[in-house]
Amino acid sequence: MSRRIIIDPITRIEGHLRIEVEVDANNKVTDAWSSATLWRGIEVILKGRDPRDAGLITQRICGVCTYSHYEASTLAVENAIGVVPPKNARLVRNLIKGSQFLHDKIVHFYHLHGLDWVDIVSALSANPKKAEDMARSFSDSPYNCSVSHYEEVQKRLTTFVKSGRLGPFAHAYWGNKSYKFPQEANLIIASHYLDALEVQRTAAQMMAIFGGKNPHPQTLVVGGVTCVMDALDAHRLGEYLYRLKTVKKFIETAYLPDVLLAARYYKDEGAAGIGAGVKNYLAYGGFPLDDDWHKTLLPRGAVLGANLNKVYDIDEEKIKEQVTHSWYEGSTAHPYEGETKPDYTGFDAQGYLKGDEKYSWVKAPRYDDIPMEVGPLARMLVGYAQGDEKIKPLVEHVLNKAQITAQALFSTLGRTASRCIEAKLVADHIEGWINELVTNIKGGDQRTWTRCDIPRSAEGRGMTEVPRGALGHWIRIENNVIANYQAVVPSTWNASPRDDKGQRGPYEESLIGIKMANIDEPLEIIRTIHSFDPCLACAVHIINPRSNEIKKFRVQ
Ligand code: NFE
Ligand code: MG
Repeated sequence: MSRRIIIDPITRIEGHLRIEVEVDANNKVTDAWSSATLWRGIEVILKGRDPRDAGLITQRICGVCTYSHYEASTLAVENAIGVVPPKNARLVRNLIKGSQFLHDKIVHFYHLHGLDWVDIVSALSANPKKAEDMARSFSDSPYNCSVSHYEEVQKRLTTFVKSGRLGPFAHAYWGNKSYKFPQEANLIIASHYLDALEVQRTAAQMMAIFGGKNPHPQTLVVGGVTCVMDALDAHRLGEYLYRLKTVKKFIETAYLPDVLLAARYYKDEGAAGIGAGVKNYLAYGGFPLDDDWHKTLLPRGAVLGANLNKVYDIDEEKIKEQVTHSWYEGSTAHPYEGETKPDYTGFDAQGYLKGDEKYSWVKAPRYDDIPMEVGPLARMLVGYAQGDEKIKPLVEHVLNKAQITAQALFSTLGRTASRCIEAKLVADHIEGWINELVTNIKGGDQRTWTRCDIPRSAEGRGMTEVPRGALGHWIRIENNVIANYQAVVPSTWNASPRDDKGQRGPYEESLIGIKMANIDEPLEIIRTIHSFDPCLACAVHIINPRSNEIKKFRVQ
């Protein structure tokens, strides 16, 4: 007999996500539906506005990846005008985005995803000496590692538990059989969970140095950046560099070893491909490395059907959004022609999603009619398959250390490990961008902006990579103002519902075949969904022009 399970809302994400699954008599998932249940957004209110304002408005799509939309929007307008910003602007943008990547990944692994892997209650009874030995076997100089520190962490956690006010640790599935770490590993990662609260602040400060503030930085303009004085100020560069060192050390001596621990104890799940999903991967490329902006640190290309022997070039015409199963009117369209007209049809009589009809506020982007996963796993796989000289050795290094094969990357574990590999990749390159900036300025080039005027009519797109994956903004300008604007966001790709052909989206497909240890504790489902780092605020970014209130929720 099959049974329907609803998880709504999924917590420790941004935005509102509902997952429904059908499980068989063996607690195995046989079908799944992903639904964004709250409607919000931006695309509609951009119409009629000055294209130069689009960046500041679109970054309000999200409170997490604010810079992502700011950048994509600025790139879209620059593409429409045909302007390429100067070298200093390219480097400063890489520095702002680099800090965003580091911040985002640390927060995700520890604070949003960590408790899907780590049993905090088990950490309380770990032996601190054994934990120290274990940490030293995974890193030459493990972060904040000593018996006395681990004892202190246990004391803090115990006080917390005894107080009964568990905060972020409340309502969890402690003791569930799907937690695989020994007590000592739980203690190590729990201690880094607390350390990461401090380190993420340092990473956030990095963004503010060139962004002006964080979240919602202020220093990008169409044609370049405005933070001229900061780029010329050795003190500001030093402030940034100092923080980078702290964050990089944490990535190398806490985050990476902790992911290796996960690979050790959750190895079987990786090998079995648990949580793999659609196995098609898409990346647009990000972090431009040359002054033509063509060569990028994060790769561009597509891998299809988990075949690492071939990487496809991207044909942008093949990117289309479908709405058969989304609460919108209209038909399949390329983003230049895309519309956002709501058509809410609600739930069925039993209160379930109407899985055969419309059931989500997220549209269904498809590439050549194929559902694609985007994000760190997609980027690392495309880079690995391309034989990228920066990415391939790093992926191989981690695979060797973890004693897993490249095939194990097609899994929830692989998705989580890829995010860490990418954090290391970006952290390794930031200092080079600072040096390039200093050398360029010392050489006499102080330009940070290229003059440009808004044409009467034009169209352009900004395609880049942001923490959760490939991000594209498409703009059409008529009479010097925005005539149409469409954002196709990473979480739109990953959280998408079924399409015209009934093909499931990446979240949905990743859940098929997952077996739960305890039907009343959907830990395995949450772990896999969290591995994508969902942001439904980004994924559903349209707005009702008459009223923002669609539904009221009372959370008990
Ligand atoms: Ni709201 Fe975002 C990122 C974008 S999500 S977090 O990263 O764009 O899909
Ligand atoms: Mg959109």
